[in-house]
Amino acid sequence: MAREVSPQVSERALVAGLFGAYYHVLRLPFRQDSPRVQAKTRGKLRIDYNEKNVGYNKLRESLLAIGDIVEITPDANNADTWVINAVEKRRNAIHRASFDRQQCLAANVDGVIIMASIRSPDFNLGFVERCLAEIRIAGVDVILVVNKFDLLTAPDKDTESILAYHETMGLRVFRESVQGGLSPQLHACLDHGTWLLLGQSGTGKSTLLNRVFGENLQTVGEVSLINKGRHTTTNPALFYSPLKDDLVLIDVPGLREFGMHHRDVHEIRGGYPDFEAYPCRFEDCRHLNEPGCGIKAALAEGKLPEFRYRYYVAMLDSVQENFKPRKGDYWRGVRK
Ligand SMILES: Nc1nc2c(ncn2[C@@H]2O[C@H](COP(=O)(O)OP(=O)(O)O)[C@@H](O)[C@H]2O)c(=O)[nH]1
Ligand SMILES: [Mg+2]
Ligand SMILES: [Zn+2]
Repeated sequence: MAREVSPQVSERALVAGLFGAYYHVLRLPFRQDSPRVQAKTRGKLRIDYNEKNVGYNKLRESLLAIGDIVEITPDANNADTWVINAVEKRRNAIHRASFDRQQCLAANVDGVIIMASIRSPDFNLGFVERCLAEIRIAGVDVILVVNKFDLLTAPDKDTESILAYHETMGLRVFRESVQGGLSPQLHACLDHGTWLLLGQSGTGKSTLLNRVFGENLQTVGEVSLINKGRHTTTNPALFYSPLKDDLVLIDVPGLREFGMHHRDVHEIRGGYPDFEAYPCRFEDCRHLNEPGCGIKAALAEGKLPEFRYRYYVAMLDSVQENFKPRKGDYWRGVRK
């Protein structure tokens, strides 16, 4: 008769920080005073989230991301360390590309906060447009915070018309001066959930974190800037506070570029839900030189703002070198 084997103790945990070969994980169910433990992968990881990879030059990417839910067991050889055996399927994931790499900035989030500033630094429309496209491709809820309105001496009509367009399309936009405190509307919006904070340096992300969490700010993660020639890696960090029970914010310190060349043309088109109101003769129309293009017509009639199209084309340009047509694409063989 077989000897009874005692089942190995395994627990679920949340990946909260990346430290080289190690991860910091918080055991679930997540409590704001949960101790963080050190964990590492060993052997072959059972991965459940495998995304489709249909022959594109998929850019290299690290295995786990902040927000991943993993299964851990104690390390028999090391009392301080746990072993990560498996990863649960991701509900969603936000990626960006930087040079020849793609990075998952966070997985399993409830929403993304795009943080921009109206001045100092000036409103960076390209950055916002690329973030918006990625977030919509990923199917995640999003808000846009435009900070530092206190620095504005006169209305900024150009930026306002851009914000107004996005608001008409359903985006929630918050005009803020977070240094002096959050507006009641933004405060109410950031009441609970796990949010990824995306914005360039200097827009006020750390200030927002401090205003939201106060003195009880807890951090897991570190800024690790590895400068190997042109490569700069910046790791996201997770923030929470014992006083704010259901709220987690994930910051990406030092985020400078938000490349979209990990995506392909099909996906980029999915990042433009507002284009769907203007059908084209060809269902697969890229809106470049194709005949009967509804987007070109909408632009000519002033129904679509020029800036939406300008950044769309720039995004397509950035993916062209990675893009290999799929079997059956009608433009297969068409020269660039
Ligand atoms: N005038 C103004 N300055 C702000 C505001 N929020 C942040 N700042 C300043 O902008 C600079 C960058 O802020 P920080 O929170 O570090 O930005 P981060 O790089 O996105 O984390 C700091 O000097 C802040 O004091 C604001 O609402 N108004
Ligand atoms: Mg910061
Ligand atoms: Zn078209």
